Amino acid sequence: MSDFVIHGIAGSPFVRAVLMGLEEKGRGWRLQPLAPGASKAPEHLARHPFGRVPAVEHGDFQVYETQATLRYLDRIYPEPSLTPADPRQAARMDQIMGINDWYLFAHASAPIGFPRVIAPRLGFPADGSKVAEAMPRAEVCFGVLSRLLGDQPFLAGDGLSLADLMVAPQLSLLMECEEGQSLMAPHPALSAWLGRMEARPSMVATTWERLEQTAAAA
Ligand SMILES: N[C@@H](CCC(=O)N[C@@H](CS)C(=O)NCC(=O)O)C(=O)O
Repeated sequence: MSDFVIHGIAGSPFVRAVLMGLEEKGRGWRLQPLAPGASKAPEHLARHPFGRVPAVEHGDFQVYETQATLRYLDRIYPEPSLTPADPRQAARMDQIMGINDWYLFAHASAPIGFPRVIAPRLGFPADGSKVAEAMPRAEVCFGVLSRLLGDQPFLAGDGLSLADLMVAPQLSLLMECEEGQSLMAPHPALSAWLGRMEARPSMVATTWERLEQTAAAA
């Protein structure tokens, strides 16, 4: 039996971050797929009043917001730790998680990844008219992440952290469109980091295709 039920959709980078956290911790999970448009239905709003995914159930405990969910996992399953012990590296992790939510998602994934990758794949109408306009702010996001990574193996330093789990799904999604690839082109170290992340079993197990297959088999 799965300890965790994740209400969400395959392809959502936030859903993938939570699933990656569970995979990295070696915990069982079940993705409960939401039908298109169901995120604003009363049944889902009861789980997540803002009508977003993921919404997570762990026994009788419910939580939403990806940062909160990942921190919960890291607290209840301390090994392997996904928070640096060093306070400065921990501050970088927190900073990058904030950058993910406030800037990378808002300035790149939503205005570029949604119309270019998600909408066509889900058969939603895709309005690409704002993509070019979004590029300068998206370039800032890539430049900042690249500088924060520097020559470290992971975004917050020596070890995998929650910051890597949040950012990798967003960038992986963006790499599926030309604009995302051109945003990454000036940043070879960031691209190499993403390649290493995509090779981890936690990312391999949570690709869009794998999640669709899992949902179809359930
Ligand atoms: N702050 C939320 C963001 C979640 C989010 O925006 N999820 C997107 C999918 S990637 C969503 O639910 N979109 C559906 C909608 O806006 O209706 C979190 O950290 O979980």
